[in-house]
Amino acid sequence: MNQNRSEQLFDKARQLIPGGVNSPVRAFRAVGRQPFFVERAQGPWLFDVDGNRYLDYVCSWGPGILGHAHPRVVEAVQRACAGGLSFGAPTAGEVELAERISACVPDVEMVRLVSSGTEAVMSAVRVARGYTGREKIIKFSGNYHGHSDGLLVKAGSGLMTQSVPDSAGVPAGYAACTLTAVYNDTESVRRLMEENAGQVAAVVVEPVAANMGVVVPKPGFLEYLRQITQKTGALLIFDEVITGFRLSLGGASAYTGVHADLYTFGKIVGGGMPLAAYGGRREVMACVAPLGAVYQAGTLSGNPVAVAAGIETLKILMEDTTIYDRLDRRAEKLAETFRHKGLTVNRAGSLLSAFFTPGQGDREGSVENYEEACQCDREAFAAYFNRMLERGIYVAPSQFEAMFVSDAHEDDLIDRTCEAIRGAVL
Ligand code: HOZ
Repeated sequence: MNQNRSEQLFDKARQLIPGGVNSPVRAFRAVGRQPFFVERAQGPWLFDVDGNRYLDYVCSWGPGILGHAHPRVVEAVQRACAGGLSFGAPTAGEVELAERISACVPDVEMVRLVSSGTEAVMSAVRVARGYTGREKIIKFSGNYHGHSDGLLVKAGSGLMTQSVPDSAGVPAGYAACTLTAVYNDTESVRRLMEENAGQVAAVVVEPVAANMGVVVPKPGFLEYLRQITQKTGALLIFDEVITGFRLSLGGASAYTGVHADLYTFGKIVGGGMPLAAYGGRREVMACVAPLGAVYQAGTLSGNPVAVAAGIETLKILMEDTTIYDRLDRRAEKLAETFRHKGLTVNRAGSLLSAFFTPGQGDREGSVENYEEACQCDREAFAAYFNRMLERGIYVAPSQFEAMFVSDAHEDDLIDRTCEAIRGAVL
């Protein structure tokens, strides 16, 4: 049988890499097919090794807010590369990136650069524990905070795609310190706080959840988290790995008006390179070594090439804040089209999900938490995914990931996508 290049590569990859991929969702298992292998990407387009072109709404799972290979970002990276790939020593670029993050999100008075979102949230949780002297944390089922041991409890994203709430290999002792509440359910938080009085170091939350599909906070939910953490002496951590610099230049605090003690960023902040960050109130961040007793370090932290990509991306977003209005308008057009087809749509800015809920299109079909997301018809989603791909449009290969709109998705491409949706949602 004649195999195309992607199929050949996947066969070989499966011999060498678990599942043939370096991150599970990329294996396309939830949509019943094999993945294509990417050769290159430009603007809104992905090109595979077999010469196919796809309009890309995955955008590298979030970083690509400007589209792929933005000329200014590429040039900044090339310039940085020519000056050396890694020093393991301070650079002026790190200071500039810290300054820009803090200018966009003023709650971030001090910030530490790391290499991945997983590392950022893991470190922020450690800071919260160090600062409060408490061990337990509260997270929400269906929220994903990376793959560190203590946070892989009722996690969303790839775990939901595989229908496993918890990962094997996490010691019970770690998981025991992680309490799980229900997203959008203040009573579940109140109860946990009461049962664990004086023991909770932090509540960690995706201020707009994007790893069980997109789930927006109900009015009052984040406000309640702010109040109860303040009242009980716990810290509030906004995991903005996805939402940071996406919902708005100021991320979720600017978008929702609720302020956290600590924030974590990834994806956009690194402009497509492996860079992430955590930061917050000066007094809290003063716990981090060498200032304080909470240890966290990394050879590639603040890597000069990644920093250059991050700076240039933030520069572009800071220069032209009309980007966010454009993204919002375009994402709403997609959302409208899905709604007309009877799907349940959750949207916050340029993040959206169309859910194949059992009671499509009516109140019953709302998705406000993990349980409701789990009710979705995965087969219907898979069929839709495949029909979109046949039409040259690549959406996330899982019901439980977001659709990302970028500034490279110009109006005519959005129209073309709406047309494809009309044909692909039966
Ligand atoms: N957990 C990531 C999506 N939310 C996976 C990203 C990837 O596979 O690259």
